[in-house]
Amino acid sequence: MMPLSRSLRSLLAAGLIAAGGNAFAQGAGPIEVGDLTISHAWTRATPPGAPSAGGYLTISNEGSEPDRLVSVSTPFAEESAVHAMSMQDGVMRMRAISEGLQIQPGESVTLKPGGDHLMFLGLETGLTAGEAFPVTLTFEHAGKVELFLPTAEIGATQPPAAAK
Ligand SMILES: [Cu+2]
Repeated sequence: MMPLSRSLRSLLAAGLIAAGGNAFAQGAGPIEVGDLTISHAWTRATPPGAPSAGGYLTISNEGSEPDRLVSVSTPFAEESAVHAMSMQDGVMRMRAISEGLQIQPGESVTLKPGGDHLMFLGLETGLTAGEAFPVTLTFEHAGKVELFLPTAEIGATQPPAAAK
């Protein structure tokens, strides 16, 4: 079977995936959805056999009402979630933010390595640097948006150049 990102890319090239009413971009941000702007979306390559990967991005709310990222999904993992990091007994731990990630009006939230992040569990395919992988974000008010996460090297702490 072809790597997922490659088969999606050929479908995109063939025009078989339509943008519909949603913003849709391949590593070409920032992306606007409702009052929100999503920028610097990216992920990191995974070592062979890795069970999970993180995703990172910045969400800015230019509206006058709070919004919430309520769900994340992707075809490359069995399960996706938003994880918060916190220090417990001197150890960094992560937990799923089941109530959704709040973005207050006039504020920006950045998910980054070592901080809150998107979590992809049960990877169907390894993530390769230089490729881009699709995710769908669902916001309480702004609705659904599909975007691609350009992939940096294993362990990178900064977005790849392709992340805008
Ligand atoms: Cu996590």
